[in-house]
Amino acid sequence: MLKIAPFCGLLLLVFGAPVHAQEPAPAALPRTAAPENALTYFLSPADGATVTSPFTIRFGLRGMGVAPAGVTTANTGHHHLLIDVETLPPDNLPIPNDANHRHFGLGQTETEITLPPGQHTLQLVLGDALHIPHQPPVRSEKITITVQ
Ligand SMILES: [Cu+2]
Repeated sequence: MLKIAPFCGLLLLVFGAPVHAQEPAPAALPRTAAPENALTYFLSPADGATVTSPFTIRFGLRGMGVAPAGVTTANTGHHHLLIDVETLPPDNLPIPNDANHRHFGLGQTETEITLPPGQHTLQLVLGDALHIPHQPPVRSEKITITVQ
């Protein structure tokens, strides 16, 4: 038995290495770590609220600090507001920048927006210096509001 155990280890080394070498290299960009207990949330409006445009949205963040885009200080990030986004953008790429994915790269913690009448969903996701979600992602619940 004493002579077999080292041999088994050698087999793993010999046959294990080529398998790993054939795995495709990950295309993902480096992710910035976030504390496990970090949380972002809507201070207002409340989930299910009815509002009239324009209205103010206030962003809450617990367990991390807000910093402008480009700042690489640990445990900081800036807010992104996803409006009527059904499929979350990839966690390993910069968050898109369009009417449905709004960046608050100056470190803003509130915004005033106008939306057409009807039901809309809102969700917050924190992004790092390069607008990439943290690891693990710091995302709010998705809330639904009605604009009169
Ligand atoms: Cu951003």
